Amino acid sequence: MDYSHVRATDPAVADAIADETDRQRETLSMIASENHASKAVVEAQGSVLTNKYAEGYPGERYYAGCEFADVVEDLAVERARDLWGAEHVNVQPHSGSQANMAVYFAVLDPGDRILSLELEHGGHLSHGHPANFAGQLFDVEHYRVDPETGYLDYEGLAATADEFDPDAIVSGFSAYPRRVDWERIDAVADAVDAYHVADIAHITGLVAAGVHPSPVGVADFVTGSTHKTIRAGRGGIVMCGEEHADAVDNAVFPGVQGGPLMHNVAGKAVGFREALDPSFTEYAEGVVENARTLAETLADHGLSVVSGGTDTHIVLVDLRDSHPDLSGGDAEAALERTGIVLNGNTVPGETRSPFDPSGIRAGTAALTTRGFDANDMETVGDLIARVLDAPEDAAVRDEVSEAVDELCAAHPLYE
Ligand code: DSN
Repeated sequence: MDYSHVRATDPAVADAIADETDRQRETLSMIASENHASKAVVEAQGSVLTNKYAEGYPGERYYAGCEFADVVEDLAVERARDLWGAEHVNVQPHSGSQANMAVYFAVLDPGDRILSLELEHGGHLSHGHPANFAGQLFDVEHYRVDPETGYLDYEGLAATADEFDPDAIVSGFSAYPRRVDWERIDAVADAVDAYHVADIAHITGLVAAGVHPSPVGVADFVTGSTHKTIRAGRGGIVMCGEEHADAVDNAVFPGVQGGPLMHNVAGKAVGFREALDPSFTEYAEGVVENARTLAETLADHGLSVVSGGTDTHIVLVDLRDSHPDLSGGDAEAALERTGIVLNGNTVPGETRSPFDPSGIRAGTAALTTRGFDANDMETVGDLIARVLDAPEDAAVRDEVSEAVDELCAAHPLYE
C-alpha cells in the first residue's frame, strides 16, 4: 500500500502507519475481534468518500451531491441482504456498540429492563455493563454460563427471565466459543414478551458462510460489527424485519448518529462483495477448523480450555488450574514479547479482575486470512504453551520469537 502523500505531508504519521503495517506482518494477530482486511477494503475506506456528508438514506438525503454515496450504500445494503438474508438492513452504525444503541433506542425507553450475558461470562460492555451507556440508561440483569461446562445455561436464562420480566433479551457474545441456540433464547423472549436482540459481532462471517446457525429471521433484531470474521470495512450493522425498519433507521439517524461514515460504508460494501465469493465459505470453515486445532493442542498441553473446545473462531483458556500464579495480563505480555498477540480475558467464575483477569482469549480469523492451516495452528498452540510454561525465560522467548518470524515469513501479508 502506498502512503506517499501521508509521508510527504506528515512523516510522523507515515512512520506510525509503516510501523503498524510491519507489526501486523511480523506478529501473529490472534485478538479474536481482529482480522486483516483486504487491500481493496482498506483502499475503499481511505477514499474521498470521507469528505461527503450524507445524512439520511439513499434517495432521501438532507444534503445535495449524494448520488455516489447512494450507490455505495445501496450496494452495501443489497450485499448484506444477500449474505445474511435479512428483510431490512442498516449499514450506517459506526460500530457494533452504536448498532446496539440504535436498537435499544428503537424499541426501549430509559429505565426498561435488559437481560444479557454477564461480561465475565462472555458478554459485552454494550449489553449493559455499568460503565457503559447501556448499564447507565437501562435496568440490567444477567444470565450466565454453567460454571461446570462453560456452556450457556439456557435453563438459568429462562428462570431469570421469568423472575426479571425483561423488555429485551440480548444474546450474542464476545467471548463465548460455542454454538448458540437462537431458537431456544427466542422462545424465552417470546414467553416473557421481550424483544430478542442477537448481537453477532464476533461471528458475522461464520453466520454469513453458514458455518454457524443464523439468528436472522429468529431474533427480532440482529446487530453486529463488520470488520471481525466478516472482514469488511470497519463499523456496525443492524438487521431486522420490515416491521421494525423505520424505527431502526430513525434510531440510527437522527437518533444516535449524524452523518454516516461513507468511506466505511464503502469498505463494508467491498468486504461484503468479497464475502459473497464462494471462497469465503472455505475461509470460514478454515477459521473454525483452525480454532478447533488450537483448542485441542492447548488442551493436550494441559491447559484448561473453557467449555472443552470451540465451535467458532474463539478459544478461551482459564489459566487457574494449569498456571495458578500466571494472570491473563502477564500471559498476554509474555506472549506479546514473542510476537504472539492476543488478550488477557475474564473467564466464567472470575476470581481476579477485568484489568488482570484469569484467562486468555485467542481467535483464528486473522491467521486464517494469512493462510494458516491446521498444521500451522498446531505449531502456534505448541508455541503458546511453551511461553505460558516459562513466561520469564529469555531462551524460550528467543526461540519462540524465531519460530513466529518463520511462520510470518511463510504467510506474507500486505505485500
Ligand atoms: N473489543 C471487541 C472484542 O475484542 O471483543 C468487542 O468490542
